[in-house]
Amino acid sequence: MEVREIADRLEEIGTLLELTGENPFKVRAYQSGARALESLEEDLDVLIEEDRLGEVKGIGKALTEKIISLRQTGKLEFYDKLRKSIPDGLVEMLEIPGFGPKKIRKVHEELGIETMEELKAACESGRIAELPGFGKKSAENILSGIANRIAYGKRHLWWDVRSVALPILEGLRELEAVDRAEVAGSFRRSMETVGDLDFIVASSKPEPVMKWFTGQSNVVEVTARGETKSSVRFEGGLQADLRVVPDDRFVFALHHFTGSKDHNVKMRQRALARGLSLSEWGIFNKGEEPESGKAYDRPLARKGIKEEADLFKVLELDFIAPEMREGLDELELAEEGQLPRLVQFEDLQGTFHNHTKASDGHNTLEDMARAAAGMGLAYIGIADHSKASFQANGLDADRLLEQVERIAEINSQDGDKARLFAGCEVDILKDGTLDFGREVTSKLDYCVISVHASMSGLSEEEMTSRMIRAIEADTGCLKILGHPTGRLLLRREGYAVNIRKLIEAAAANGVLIELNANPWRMDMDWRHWRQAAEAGVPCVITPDAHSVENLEYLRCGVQAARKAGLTAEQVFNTLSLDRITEYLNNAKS
Ligand code: DGT
Ligand code: CA
Ligand code: CA
Ligand code: ZN
Repeated sequence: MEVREIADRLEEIGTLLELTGENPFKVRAYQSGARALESLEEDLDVLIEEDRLGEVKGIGKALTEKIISLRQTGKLEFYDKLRKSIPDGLVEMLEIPGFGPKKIRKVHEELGIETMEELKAACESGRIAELPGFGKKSAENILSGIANRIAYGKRHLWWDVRSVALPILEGLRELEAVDRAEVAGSFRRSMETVGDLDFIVASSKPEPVMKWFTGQSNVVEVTARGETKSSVRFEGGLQADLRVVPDDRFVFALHHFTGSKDHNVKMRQRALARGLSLSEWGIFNKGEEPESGKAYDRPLARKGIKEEADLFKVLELDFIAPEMREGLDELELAEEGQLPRLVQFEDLQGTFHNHTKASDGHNTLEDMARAAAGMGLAYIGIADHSKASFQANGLDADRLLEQVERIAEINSQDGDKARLFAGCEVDILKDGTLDFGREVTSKLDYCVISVHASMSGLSEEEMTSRMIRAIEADTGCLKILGHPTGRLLLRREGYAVNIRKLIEAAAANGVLIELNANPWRMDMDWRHWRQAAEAGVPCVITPDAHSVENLEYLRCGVQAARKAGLTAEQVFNTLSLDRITEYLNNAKS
């Protein structure tokens, strides 16, 4: 287990113990253990190896063994037993805002309540209001908490969050009192889903900034309001934090709240090795850090840190793009000058995998070609569904070949349109054969091959060999493997498949892999692209557009490619129209 996960587990144990009525000292031991782990300044494995973990403040003898077990096996019998001893309903109730372990235990002990339904009924019947220490107001709060629990607790798609975040950023920057403003957190790191938004503002007049932020018309609740920090909730449950800091501390706050935690831990360790202490408050000589509360009265140990790049420079690192700050090997790469030059939206010359009215899209070939040109793209590949996807009005061979002719016709006209490539999103059938044989696909410029049906019930081995069979199929044209895991973020897990083997098979067969930039998909996931790049498999960023508006999804696809560390050279659709045409022709047989 990662250190952060171990800390979360200890925190959870503390909460569960509280739920069982365990004595407060024991509960606190787990909570401070979790905090000690989060701010650990040495390598956990070294501490374990040198038998010094028990010496860390906040981690006693009992915790040491549990941490070692979690680190080395990912398991802890004590936790498993504890969790099993508590009814699921009580654990679920922890998600209700303001309804903590002590209160949950009370309703459990006094009223025998074990499920969410029972809790709801007890609120409605007035039994909760009658409990000492509760009252009518608490019963109402619990009820609305139950109703909102799902919306508030959940994460949000990066793309949806973007449409909330960008106007706020613009609004903040327009304020007289604001010197600088940025979004930090997982949004800035381009995670595929975002828990909450984190805004950082440089200003010497926090009051009007707070007022504007909490007074926005789409705010449904102000959940916290302080002098320099406030939190709000929007419709749909998304929350946003705002922190206002002095301009000379902006870089430190921005870097800290961009995270990730793991990246921050590594940065702090690197600073310490240079006798410096790095935090959200600034950079100080070791031993001269401010106590929290009077954070800004200590002078910084280094002057002239105006931008994040300056901060990295002090630590003898190249600038690390936010997307790459996940605590993987980005510091090592930055130290050696080996960070990739990440692909940018402007590098894209065209795209593939788009639908039209012919299957389940909303626009015509001409609409799509014109919209692509409007975005500055030189070419756009069409890939309507094949006949097996009948629910999506998939095309049979006749309709598809008609479309190929129509595309040639449109391409022969001059004008305001991007060059169309004729493709098809050909279904991978249950046995791994393709929905169209070579006699049809060889008439295309390329095809996307995707799984759309028979996703459940197959073992990982079966799904993997099914897809490899399709990767090896003779289509007579270039193949692009479509949305390789079939996942829908926040809705359904991808099917079980061995990605490593798919990448190897793609490399061996000259097949490209898609980064499907539909915000629900983001498939293949950024975590697998380095392996694909090392195997020499190009990435194709596609919007899987079903309308002209959806072409914009390319933007989140580029963010995911950046997060994966991909350069323009590793992304197929950064090639010019001429080079792409040549490539597609060479792939024909
Ligand atoms: P999210 O909102 O769940 O999608 O993920 P983040 O990464 O935006 O996390 P969030 O909003 O809790 O905090 C923003 C950043 O602030 C996080 O990436 C790192 C930093 N941060 C927050 N809490 C801690 C902490 O307890 N320790 C450390 N080292 N960093 C923290
Ligand atoms: Ca966040
Ligand atoms: Ca936050
Ligand atoms: Zn598809």
